[in-house]
Amino acid sequence: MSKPLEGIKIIDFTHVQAGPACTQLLAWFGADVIKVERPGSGDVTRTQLRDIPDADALYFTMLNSNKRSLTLDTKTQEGKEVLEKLVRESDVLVENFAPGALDRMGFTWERLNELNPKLIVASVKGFSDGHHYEDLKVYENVAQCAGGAASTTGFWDGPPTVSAAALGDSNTGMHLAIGILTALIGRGQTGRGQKVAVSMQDSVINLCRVKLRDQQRLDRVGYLEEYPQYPHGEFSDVVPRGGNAGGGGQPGWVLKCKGWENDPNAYIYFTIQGHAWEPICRALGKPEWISDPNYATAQARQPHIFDIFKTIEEWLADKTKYEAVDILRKFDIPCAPVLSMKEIADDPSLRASGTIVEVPHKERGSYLTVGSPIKFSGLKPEITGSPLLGEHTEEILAELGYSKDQIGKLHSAKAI
Ligand code: CAO
Repeated sequence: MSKPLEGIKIIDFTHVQAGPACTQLLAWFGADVIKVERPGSGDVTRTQLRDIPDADALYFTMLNSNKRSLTLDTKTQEGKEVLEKLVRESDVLVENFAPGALDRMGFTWERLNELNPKLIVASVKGFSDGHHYEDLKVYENVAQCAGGAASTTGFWDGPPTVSAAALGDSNTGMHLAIGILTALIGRGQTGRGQKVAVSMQDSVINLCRVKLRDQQRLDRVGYLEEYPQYPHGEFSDVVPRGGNAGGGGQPGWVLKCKGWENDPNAYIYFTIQGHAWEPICRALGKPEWISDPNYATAQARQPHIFDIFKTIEEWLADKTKYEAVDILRKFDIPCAPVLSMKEIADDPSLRASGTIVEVPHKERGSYLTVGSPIKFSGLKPEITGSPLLGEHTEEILAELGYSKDQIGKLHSAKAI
């Protein structure tokens, strides 16, 4: 099966998570992604949080599948020359170094554009160009705090809380991938490359859109009716942390199921969608609530919402999370079990769909990773293991026209 991005050559100058997540996605869809790494050490994640001595860590293998690895010291004159050759032959260069690092290496946008006017140069930074924090180095949780996610996540009586979901890293990488694909289509129209820049702060803010919605509602009316603070608690002038409340117009909460005393994940998420109220009452054995004016409308229910959740928990007390969902799905109630990573790893549906895949690796044997969350009718992304450090150096240099002798000289100069 041919892949849509086949023929697109990408210089992958990325490290850690935000950049690698972007280029990995493009590699799944057929791009030739050449990961350029410092000789001897490579991407720092190769050695971070290792679970097998001397083998690439899962942090690396799970973000760098389907790529080739080229070791190159781009601070040596010989290394710079190799990179220049590669730039002339590539479609995209992706990087997520600290601000200014690429310029210090001698590869400014102007220089790259001069070497190859068709090249798309895509960057992740912590903050956008011109921002008063533009010089900062940024990791995941820094971005979640600067992007409004932390101030609005967690419980009202606890501190700002970060999410386990990589809103700052992988999410930014996904934004960058959209930018690159857009620039590739743009290049088809103009024949020219361009700079594509995504900041981690902006990408988090983009996902916190509904919280900016809430800030404006709060400014106007002084309360937020879907938050647990309404109607009994106090609102200040900033969007509060709402615990597990549903963020849209449908109230919801995480509710205990059978076994919660010993299993930290024996819970379901339960959503009270307006049209499902009647079936919910029937399922709970509370038919009198259907016409009770204190419960009949969403507005009437809001002051009693935690009493309602308590009643639902009493109903759930003798049901496992799976049994509960199997009953509630028949009533068209939006709900799901709270799944642990262990349950996700073993889930047969996720295995069958290719979302959780086991891939071979030269050092590790095999490992589990997350496959493409995007499903196509005409493409089935095949996930391959991540490359060893420098595994493809000679192959890539030969493709660039280097002879064995010249490759030997690059070795002697410690450029590869
Ligand atoms: N050959 C020679 N030098 C290389 C090289 C290569 N192949 N690859 C990288 N380098 C050099 C860089 O040029 C840089 O050198 P200078 O500091 O002398 O200019 C140096 O290695 C280190 O790069 P860095 O500053 O990007 O790395 P760091 O570990 O200090 O910082 C990070 C890491 C992530 C904080 C920083 O890169 C950053 O803020 N990136 C932008 C935001 C981002 O993507 N963060 C998400 C990371 S995922 O959690």
